[in-house]
Amino acid sequence: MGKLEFFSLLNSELYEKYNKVFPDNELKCLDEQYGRFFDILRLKNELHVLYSSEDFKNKPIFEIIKFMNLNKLDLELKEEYKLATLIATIPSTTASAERSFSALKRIKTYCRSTQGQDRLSSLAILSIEKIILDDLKMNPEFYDNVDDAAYYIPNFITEEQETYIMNKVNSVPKPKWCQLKNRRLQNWGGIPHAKGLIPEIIPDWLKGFVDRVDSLQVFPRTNRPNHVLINEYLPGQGIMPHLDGSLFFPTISTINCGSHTVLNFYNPLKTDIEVVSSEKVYSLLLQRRSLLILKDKMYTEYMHGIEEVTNDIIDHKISNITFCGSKVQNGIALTRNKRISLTIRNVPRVSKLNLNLLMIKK
Ligand SMILES: O=C(O)CCC(=O)C(=O)O
Repeated sequence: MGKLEFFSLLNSELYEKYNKVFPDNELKCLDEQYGRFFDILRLKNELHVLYSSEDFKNKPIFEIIKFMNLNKLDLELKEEYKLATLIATIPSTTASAERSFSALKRIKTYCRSTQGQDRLSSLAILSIEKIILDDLKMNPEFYDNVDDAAYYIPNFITEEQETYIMNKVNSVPKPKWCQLKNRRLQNWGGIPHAKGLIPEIIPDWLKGFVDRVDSLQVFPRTNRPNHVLINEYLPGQGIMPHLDGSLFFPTISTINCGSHTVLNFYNPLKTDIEVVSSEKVYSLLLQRRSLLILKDKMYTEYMHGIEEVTNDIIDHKISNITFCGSKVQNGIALTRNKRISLTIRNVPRVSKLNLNLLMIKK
């Protein structure tokens, strides 16, 4: 039996046959090669479901993965999902492996020899999957989806800048802090209000970071960032699922300092009048020194929140795990420390009054 015989377990042309006679030999082959990664008995049950289901009929493997993701079956049929991703990512011919290496030769050249692993992997995927990318570019929905996106940039600031921010935040006079039940915060740039933000000058130590985010041009030139909310969370503190509301332009950028956290996204379940409950749909791991940007529907439709825990267990719901470095793997626990977040936003409605001028006049 060939080592890759188990590929045929997800060959849609054989499902009808397998529904009558289960492919025990192919499953055995998988068990021999990759048994330690699978719960084989559970996989067998899940495959029975697949072979008898109309939903999977004639679906090639990448369609199966897409279908499972869309219908949140990756949890229900988790062994099968694992198998599908395994088969989809093994280079099954030497040609596909060779293609990857020849792409690598073009991307990691003598002139670009210092680029990090994350950037290299992302560029390699874009280059190897160029045909898919070109197809996507022809589809206007590609751009729409990107617009509703979350962008995660690891190591946006350096360790020195992180220490600088934390020292500055800690040294502001006590009255600048607003103590809430489970965290404390500082407002910079003024207090957002339905009648309009009374603007206040953002101090230079903070303005530099606002300008850096602004230079990414994720905010339109008519709605440049003019407000920073600083939150401080001790281990075990968090924030309830919420929407940020209409006082702000629907783009959030957050610089994370001192500790990682896990930001969860929830689908609000609404009646005509109110939100009655919510369902967690996915999560992002925000590492120290990273920048997160949320736009449009990610701002207006999904609630976000942080659980009040001291440890975060990394699991398949962390959508940005591939951008978090090789140490961050499924199943590990990360211990939280004190976290300072800088939420940099735009308040569109600005009053003509100026808080700094009022204070000088007094
Ligand atoms: O600290 C964070 O990253 C989230 C803050 C937040 O959601 C808020 O202040 O509304």
